[in-house]
Amino acid sequence: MSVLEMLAESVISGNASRAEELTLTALGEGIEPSEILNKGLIAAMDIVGVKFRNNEFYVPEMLVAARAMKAGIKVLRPKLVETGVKPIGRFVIGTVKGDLHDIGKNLVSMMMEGAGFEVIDLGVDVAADKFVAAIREHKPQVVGLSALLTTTMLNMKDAISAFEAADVRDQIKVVIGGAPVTPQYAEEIHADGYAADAASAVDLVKGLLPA
Ligand code: B1M
Repeated sequence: MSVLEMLAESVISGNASRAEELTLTALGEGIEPSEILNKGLIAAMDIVGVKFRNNEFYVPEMLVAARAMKAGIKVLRPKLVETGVKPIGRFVIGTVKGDLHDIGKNLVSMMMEGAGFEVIDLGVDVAADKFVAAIREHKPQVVGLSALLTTTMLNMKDAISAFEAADVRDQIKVVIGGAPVTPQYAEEIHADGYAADAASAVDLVKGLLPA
C-alpha cells in the first residue's frame, strides 16, 4: 500500500495521530502537497461521504474521520500556502442567530474543507449583519446557514433579506440545512439549495460553483 493509500485509510478509520504522521511521511517522501491533499485527504473524505450516504457510516464515524482529516490538513496547510495551491471555492458558514447548535454545522464545515474549499466558519448565534460583513470581507461564492430549532430557522429568512438589503445577495449562492429545515422551506425563503446532511452539502455546493 502506498503512503497516500495508508493516509486515506487512516482518515477513513478516524485515526487522527496516524493521519498526521502519514501526512508528514508523505511530505518527507517529497510528494507534492496538492497530491497529498487530493489523493490522500480529499479522496478519503469522498469515500466517507459515500459510506455515509450508503448508511455504512453514521455521524460518529463521520466526525472522527473529519477530525483525522483536519489533523492532516493542519500539517499540510503551510505547505499548501507555500506552493500556492488554490482552494476550489470559498464557503462561509454559520449557525443562525439565536441558535447554539454546532455539531452538524461543524460536520458540514469539515466535509467542505475535506472537499478542498476554504471555509470561513463564523460559529454559532450569527446575526445577519455578521454574515453580511463576512461576505464583504471574504467574497465567498457560497454561504451556508444552519439551524436546529424551528424558532431559529425563521432567522434564515431574515439573513437572506439582510443580504438583499445590503446588496450582496446576487454575489453569492445561499444553501441551508439543519434538522427542521426542508427543501420546501428553502424554496419559500429563496435560498439556492437545501442539503439534508454534510455529504450532500458538499455535492450541492460544488454544483453551485460558477463554471
Ligand atoms: Co438542542 N434541541 N436545544 N441542544 N438538541 C434539539 C435540536 C431538539 C430537536 C431536541 C428535542 O427536543 N427533541 C430541540 C429542537 C426542537 C425544535 O425546535 N423543533 C432542541 C431544543 C428545544 C433545545 C433547547 C431550546 C433546549 C432548552 O434549553 N430548553 C436549547 C436551545 C439552545 C439554543 O440553541 N439557543 C438546546 C440546547 C442544546 C445543547 C446546547 C444542550 C446541545 C447542542 C450542543 C452543540 O451543538 N454544541 C443540544 C443538542 C445536542 C441537541 C440534539 C440532541 C442533537 C443535535 C445534534 O447535534 N445532532 C437535538 C435532538 C436531535 O437532533 N436528535 C436537539 C447531530 C448533528 C450531526 O445533526 O445538527 O441535524 P444535525 O446536522 C446534520 C444535518 O441537519 C445537516 O448536516 C448535519 C450532518 O449530517 N446540516 C446541514 C446541519 N446544518 C447544515 C447546514 C447545511 C447543510 C446541512 O448547509 C449550510
